[in-house]
Amino acid sequence: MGSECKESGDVDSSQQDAASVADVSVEVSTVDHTLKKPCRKYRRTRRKPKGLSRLWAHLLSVQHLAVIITAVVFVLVVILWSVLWVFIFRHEGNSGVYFAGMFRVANVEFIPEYRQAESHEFVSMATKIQHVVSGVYKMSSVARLYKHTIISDLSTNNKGGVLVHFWMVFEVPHLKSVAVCEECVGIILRDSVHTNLKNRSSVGYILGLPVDIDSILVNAVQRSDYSFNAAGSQCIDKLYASLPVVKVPLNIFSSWGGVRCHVKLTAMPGFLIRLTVASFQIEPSDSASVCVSHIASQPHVTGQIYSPFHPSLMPPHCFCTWIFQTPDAALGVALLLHNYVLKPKDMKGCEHGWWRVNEVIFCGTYVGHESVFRIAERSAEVEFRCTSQSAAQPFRASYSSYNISQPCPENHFLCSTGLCVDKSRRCDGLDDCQDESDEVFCSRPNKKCDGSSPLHPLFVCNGEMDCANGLDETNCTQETSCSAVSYRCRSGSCIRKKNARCDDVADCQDGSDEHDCACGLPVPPGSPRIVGGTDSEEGEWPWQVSLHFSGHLICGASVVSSDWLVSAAHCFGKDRLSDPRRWRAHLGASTQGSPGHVAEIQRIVVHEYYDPQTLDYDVALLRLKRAWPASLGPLVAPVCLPGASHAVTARHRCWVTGWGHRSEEDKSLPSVLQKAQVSVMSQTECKKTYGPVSPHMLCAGVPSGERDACRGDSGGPLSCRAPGRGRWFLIGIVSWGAGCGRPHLPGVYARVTKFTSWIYDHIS
Ligand code: 4AZ
Repeated sequence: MGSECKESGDVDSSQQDAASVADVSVEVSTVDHTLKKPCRKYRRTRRKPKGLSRLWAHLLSVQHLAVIITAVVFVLVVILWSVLWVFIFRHEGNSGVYFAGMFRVANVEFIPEYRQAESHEFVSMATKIQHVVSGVYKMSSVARLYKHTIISDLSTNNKGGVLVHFWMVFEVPHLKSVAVCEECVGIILRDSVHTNLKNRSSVGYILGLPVDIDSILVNAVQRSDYSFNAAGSQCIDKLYASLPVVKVPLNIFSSWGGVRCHVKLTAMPGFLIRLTVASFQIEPSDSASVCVSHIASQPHVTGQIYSPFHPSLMPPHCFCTWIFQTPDAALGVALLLHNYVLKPKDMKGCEHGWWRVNEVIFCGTYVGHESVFRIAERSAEVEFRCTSQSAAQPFRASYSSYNISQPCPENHFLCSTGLCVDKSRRCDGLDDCQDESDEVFCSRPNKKCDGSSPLHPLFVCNGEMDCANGLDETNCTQETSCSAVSYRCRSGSCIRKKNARCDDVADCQDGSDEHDCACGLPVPPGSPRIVGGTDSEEGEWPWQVSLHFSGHLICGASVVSSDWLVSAAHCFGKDRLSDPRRWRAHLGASTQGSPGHVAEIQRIVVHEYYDPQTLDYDVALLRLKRAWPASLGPLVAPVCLPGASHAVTARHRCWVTGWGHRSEEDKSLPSVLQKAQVSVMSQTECKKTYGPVSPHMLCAGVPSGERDACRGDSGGPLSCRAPGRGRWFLIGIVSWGAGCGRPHLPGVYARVTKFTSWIYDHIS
């Protein structure tokens, strides 16, 4: 364009110098496509050149001004957009993910100075540990998301060394939030210790720091927990009870003004802390916790909703509303509930939360597994009210949109729990759906012993010769992927042998399957009223306990360690019955009235998901005030706890023992411990009899009903012996049944293999 104008000028060289500035004005003016006019102007300029002031005047002509303003506005919009993107959208796209955790540094002596976070010793130790932890995460797969770690405390316990308490922060784009799950973050630290384990011990050195792999604990927390407690908060208090019996005052109101705070109470190693609450300030009930949020769910975008004050307990009164909207009418809203299920409300009230989902009422119940609740509508208003009489367990749910016409991915089966499992898992004998809905209407598994196809998982390495050619019991110590049918060694690897625990053969490479095996051996070994039972001999069931409340025999229990008993939750369900001070445990008895030992109870732990209506999770632990004396030796001994994979196949004969009634009509209790042999039934048969039997229950009995447990036997053991005159394992806990000793109405027991890890979590 400029060339056109140049062509039209006949100028000398001196003019050309001055014209180089004027050229600029020409180029700008041609933007409006009026070429002739500017060129005419150019000629005029040449005739009467007036320097820079003339140029400015020219620039500021109306047309030019419009162009300049447009350009300036354009530049401003670009700058503003970039700023918005950086400060708003980028921040919206990322969110902080927070964890609190702990691990033990072994071989380091705890010194009192570590109690003061300001001390030189604390700062130096914390800096070193922080450096090591950051090093681990900065080298990991989540390095780009890792922000920082804060060492908040150093403490100690009976194991020695120093316990390190930390907070960890990640900044995660929404789409990557799964990469920093609680388990994933824990595994990174564990893996790094694991690769440096020394001499078969649990201690591994990372950058010279001896970390105990078994002590690593990582919990996801909320941002508020972190900001109230870690990020330079004033709202932290530490109290140290340095002298036994001397009280340390804890005044909740002195410094905090009512916000949520964190108090760390510490006592000397070997001492327990007693917290005495002198008074409660009861608030009026209209101070209910209220939460409301609007959530626009986009495809593939997930987020979390929490019960009020999560992860703390829920208050008795609360009210929450979440409004969900999906971007497409074909998409509904799916809530993945982590330890909770929603069921349509029946005639009874809701005890664990009342829900209204688009005008339909549901009740919540706690469970030990995940469930998915789907709302087949584009928009959903979900209302939740706390309904417990006292504080209740928290819940957490992840939300996402889902395809209403196809809730599960292709080749997946939709469980009654809402979970989707691979179709190949239908009828594989394993409870993949968590409610056994993938194991109903299954034909009896056939044994294909010719090696032409894989054997049904139930037959593989269960300790019984199911195939005449022994194919099912070969290569059983071979490592395999971990699942409900493989035995998990302490090292974390899994083997095919289901009943590897305490079978007197070291099957795991680390030998851990034979650790802590002083259990399940009766005296005298081997020889063997309840309904249809016979008298037991002294020392035949040394784990059998009778539990007496205010002097009356109420329930049975089993010894599982020197200071823990396992019993049924329903023995302690009612208010008065939950007071440990009124219970006595009689150990080492075969005849009532002459126990080897009477133990006081320090604590009763009822399973947190125990449901008194359905008797689901009917298990409780009792901690003795003092360990039973070792001198009771052969008359008192623990029963073995089965590994989670332990298989007791249907028709396996086990023994139920107790001092309960010998028939429904019985008016008096037997004085000699009764024993009766009963057969374990398949879950399918059990459900045919009783209908909704949960996966945490098992049935055992005889078709005639003549041998059974009855009132007073509850909480007592169903003991099964490993094949080949092996040890005795606690497979069931007497729970319920339709009457006692009725034909085709077996006894129902809590299924101990489902509680193995819960029990170990509490007793070890
Ligand atoms: C009970 O009431 C009880 N027949 C225990 C077991 C059975 C029935 C009742 C099983 O403790």
